[in-house]
Amino acid sequence: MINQERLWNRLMELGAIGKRDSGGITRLSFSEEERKAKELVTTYMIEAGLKVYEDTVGNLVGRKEGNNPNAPVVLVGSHVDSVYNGGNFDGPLGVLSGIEILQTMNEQGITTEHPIEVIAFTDEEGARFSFGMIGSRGIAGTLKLEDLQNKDQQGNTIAQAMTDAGYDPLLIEQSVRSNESVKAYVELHIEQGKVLENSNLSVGIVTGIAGPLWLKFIIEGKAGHAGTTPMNDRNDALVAASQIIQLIEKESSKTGSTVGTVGQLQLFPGGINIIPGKVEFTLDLRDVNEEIRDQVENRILEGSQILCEQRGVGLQIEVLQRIKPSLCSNEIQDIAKLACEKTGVGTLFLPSGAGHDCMQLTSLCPIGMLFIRSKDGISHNPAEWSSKEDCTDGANVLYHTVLQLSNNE
Ligand code: HGY
Ligand code: MN
Ligand code: MN
Repeated sequence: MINQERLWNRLMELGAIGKRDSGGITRLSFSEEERKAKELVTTYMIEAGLKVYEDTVGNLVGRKEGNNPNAPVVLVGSHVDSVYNGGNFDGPLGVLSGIEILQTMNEQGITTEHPIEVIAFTDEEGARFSFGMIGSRGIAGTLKLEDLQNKDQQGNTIAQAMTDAGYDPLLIEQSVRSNESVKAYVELHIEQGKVLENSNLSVGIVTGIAGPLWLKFIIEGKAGHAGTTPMNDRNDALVAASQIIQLIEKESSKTGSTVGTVGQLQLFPGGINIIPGKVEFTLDLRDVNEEIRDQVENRILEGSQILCEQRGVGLQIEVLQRIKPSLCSNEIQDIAKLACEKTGVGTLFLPSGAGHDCMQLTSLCPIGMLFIRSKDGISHNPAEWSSKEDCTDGANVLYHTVLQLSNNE
């Protein structure tokens, strides 16, 4: 079985990089904090006896050779970038557990038929550029040069940030993997919800992943004097935005499976005594069923158009990213079920409300995902927490799952 203390100590050591006084972690892509995190993960990969390299989109890879070097590779991994003021386990659990299972195999003298690689994907969260899963898109061949024109809040493009970090955006195609070269991908992640906690289980097997749709609403009203403009003579962009946000909550709540969140909002010019002339805010809309998600999207857009016409303000909508929901491989789910039995943990199948890198790899290979319990279901928050024992259970199930996948024909 895996080395519980080594995995836990690495989780705590990595968690210190990018930690703020608030106790939250901010490790944005192509930042100094992320570079330090990747340097530390590189030392772990070397300690594990892996061949370490970075691809042209900045994915950090540790490779363990198999008996058959020509056999398609089994991939495991996750990410080390974080959201703003995030938690310690979202991403690092999957990367460090991937390293741990390979180090354990090497210590046990186990060589599988297929080679295995553990990957720390570049920018899964999309926190910095409002466009995520850059590394996994790069491997899947779906990352386009124009995607690298997405900007952060300081106006830096992804391309510029890549260049500043020593990568050449024009070489991103060299990271693309072929279907023949990859057998499967499995990711261990925290659940970020309460299903496992409510079921009193440490590990879960993911059946499908909700697809996140990210939109930007831009509302153009008319800035004006707060004291001299009568209430019936205003084009207040913020009041219009507030009605749309209420509409988002109402429409998202109707289906029972959809979730809608306004996470970012900026208003201009932002004076106490100025009627807001312009508001920009984001919508994160998700459902495991794409058709339902798109129906909710249409109802929100139609309602927003009517509200803005009534208020005499302009409305523009930008699509920041539209990711299809993904189904996990039944074969990998079956293998994971056996792995749970070998590990001695209960088995529960559940969907993922959160998005993950494996969604980008469905065109490349079958995907599988394992969850461990999240305390109070909290994530994207400094209070994010999973126990040492649950991390160990998850890593052991990952170990048996990957061992089986890497020895299967
Ligand atoms: O947004 C998500 O679902 C994931 O944390 N990137
Ligand atoms: Mn996350
Ligand atoms: Mn994550």
